[in-house]
Amino acid sequence: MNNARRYSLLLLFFALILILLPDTTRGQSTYEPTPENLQARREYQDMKFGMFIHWGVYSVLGDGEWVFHNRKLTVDEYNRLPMFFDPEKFDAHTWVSLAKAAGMKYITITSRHHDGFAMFDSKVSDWNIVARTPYKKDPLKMLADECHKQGIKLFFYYSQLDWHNVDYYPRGATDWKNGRPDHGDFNSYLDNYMDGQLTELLTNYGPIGGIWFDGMWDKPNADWHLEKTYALIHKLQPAALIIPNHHQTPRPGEDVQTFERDLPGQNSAGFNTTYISTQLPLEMSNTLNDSWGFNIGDSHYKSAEEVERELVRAAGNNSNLLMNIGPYPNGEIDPQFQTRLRAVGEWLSKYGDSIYGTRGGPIAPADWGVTTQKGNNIYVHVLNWTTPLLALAPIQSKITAAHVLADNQPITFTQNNDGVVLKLPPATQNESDRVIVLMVSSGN
Ligand code: JFZ
Repeated sequence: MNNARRYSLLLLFFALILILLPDTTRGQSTYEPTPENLQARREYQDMKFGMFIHWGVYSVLGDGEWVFHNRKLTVDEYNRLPMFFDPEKFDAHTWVSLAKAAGMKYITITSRHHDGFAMFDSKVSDWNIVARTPYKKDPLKMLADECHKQGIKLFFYYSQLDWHNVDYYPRGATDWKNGRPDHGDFNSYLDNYMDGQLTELLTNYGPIGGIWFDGMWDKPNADWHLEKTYALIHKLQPAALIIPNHHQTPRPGEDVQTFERDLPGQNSAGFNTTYISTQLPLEMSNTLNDSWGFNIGDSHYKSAEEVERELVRAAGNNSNLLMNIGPYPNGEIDPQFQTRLRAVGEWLSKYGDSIYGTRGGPIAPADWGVTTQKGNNIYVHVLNWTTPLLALAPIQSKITAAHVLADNQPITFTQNNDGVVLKLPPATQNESDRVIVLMVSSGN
């Protein structure tokens, strides 16, 4: 058999291998979301507003969740931190009740951040809160029970990046010499350690909303066994949503596209993709001050109005908003966070109809504001407009009536093929959002 013939057969063989072999960096190639997963996605989009919680042994140092890395500590030095973590003031009822009072419908908490420390009772490793802290209890168990009791969905943030585990090897972009040996078994880290803990999180805490992954950006070209891990999650809890914060285009097997510190498609943070999925629910995450984990020096709090406007702009971009707090190491929540969250909850008790259960409206987001829609209602959120008349792009549906959401005051409007013009009521003092309801006839 001549070389050319042997070479073409080899090429054919490789091509077949490539076609047949699942490309594990591509995610769960044959993923068909189950009906309950699609239902969970719709419910997720209806929820619109969630509480992000960054809490861990790093909170003890009050210098954010990257303190292990930022202070270039060694593993031996960091290993002492858990003995100082004893959150005697932690009360799951208080945390879940605050989320509800804020109008938040789900909670996403750090079950494990980049320091690899499990904030739950893990049999996979004793680098966890029950084995290594004087607290010896599992706060995620208490939180899961309380969330189920109060009808709040619970999601687990889970870091794929691990600065502590020796088998997180080869190290990644954030590596520093912290005392770990220069060898390790990454496949075992993924298949035994990570998948082992994900199995615990999706088995021992009842129905879970999903897993919020983070950290792949540390080794973007590594084979993270996504095919296997995503299939495991969808097998254990088909309705659980996989939400990867990898800042890249969504892969098969993923259920939500999340953007960090940016509205979908924007990239002021510098690491977000500008690709916006038209298939998947969208979410943006941000924090109530400038830190994710508790940072004693960060008093740069956003105002309640700023949070309301960010929630509205997210909804107008067909996206959820996941707003973060970093609780104190003793388990209490900063009163500054509480005041603002309760004020947002007040606002939502009045304006919630124009947010919950909506999708992005028929008119593209703009500087003046955004639109959301639900059933025969289109909500025009006037966020930045000072003159009485507001001219909008044409919309398909025929407007039958218009009124101010806050006080039902009728609004005069004109509608033709060139667009819609609304005669707006004057803005009231520190009003974060002037909402006009356009009722449209369902026919067309
Ligand atoms: C990541 C985490 O590192 C951070 O601690 C927090 O959990 C946040 C929600 O997500 O933040 C990142 C991740 C990657 C980059 C920047 C912030 N990056 O690649 O520049």
